[in-house]
Amino acid sequence: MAYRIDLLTLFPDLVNNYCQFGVLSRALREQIIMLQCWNPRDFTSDRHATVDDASYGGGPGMVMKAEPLDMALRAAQDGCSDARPVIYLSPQGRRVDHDLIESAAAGKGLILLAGRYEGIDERLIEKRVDEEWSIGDFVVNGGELPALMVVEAVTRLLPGALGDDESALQDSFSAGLLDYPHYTRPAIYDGEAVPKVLLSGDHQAIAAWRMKQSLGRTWSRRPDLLGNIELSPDQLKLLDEFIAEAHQLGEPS
Ligand code: 9D3
Repeated sequence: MAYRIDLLTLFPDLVNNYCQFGVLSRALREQIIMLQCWNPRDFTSDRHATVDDASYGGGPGMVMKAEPLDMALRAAQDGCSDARPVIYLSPQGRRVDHDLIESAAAGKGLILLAGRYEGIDERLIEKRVDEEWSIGDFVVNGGELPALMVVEAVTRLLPGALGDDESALQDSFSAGLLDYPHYTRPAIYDGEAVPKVLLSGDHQAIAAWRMKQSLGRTWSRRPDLLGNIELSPDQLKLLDEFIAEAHQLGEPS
């Protein structure tokens, strides 16, 4: 069965347009995922199709009304008996990371709620939302981009969604390490050569160099990630070499 995603949004065209490209378009075509947008505006009954209103208590900014969202949510859940969590993308949510995406991909699907304006009426969250997720400590103008990021990140993990050369297995975050540097032709660009080992044809030496770069970059740029993983004796040796070489280059930490 396809992984089923329902997305509540005031901007279904934005979402559907993005999904016409890349991994999502292929996953939709091959029915690895099903994606349906629901516009709360279609679940209003007043002349102006009102989806937002002023904030009780005053202050700037509008709040998304509970009823249109509630009805859109019921429509999304109607006729699908599979248990799927309702996720509200919000700056107040749990930070999304690889583990969260992996657990989402292990389920049957998601119901995503993308907010606009200052957010949605708290009572709707209390009654109908299972989890709130944030993509990071910075502000964007609505939940659509965050929702699309979740959709794409989950889809890449589903069986068959990626081609053979783009396998998610060796991805930086599934290994818990940052990626190594990449190079392509020409061999010399603006006076800078590609690291010699990559032209050597020695696959073992290349794999060791790449692992060393991954470890070294993680150590220097994201030391927090090293706390989450157990390094093998070989990896510890490579990292020690990287650190020794970094010191020789005159940048002890
Ligand atoms: C600028 C308005 N802010 C209060 C002074 C609150 C605010 C409301 C609504 C900030 C952002 C948003 C819209 N953001 C999202 O819907 C959102 C989001 C984000 O902004 N950052 C990180 N993750 C997410 S998930 C959804």
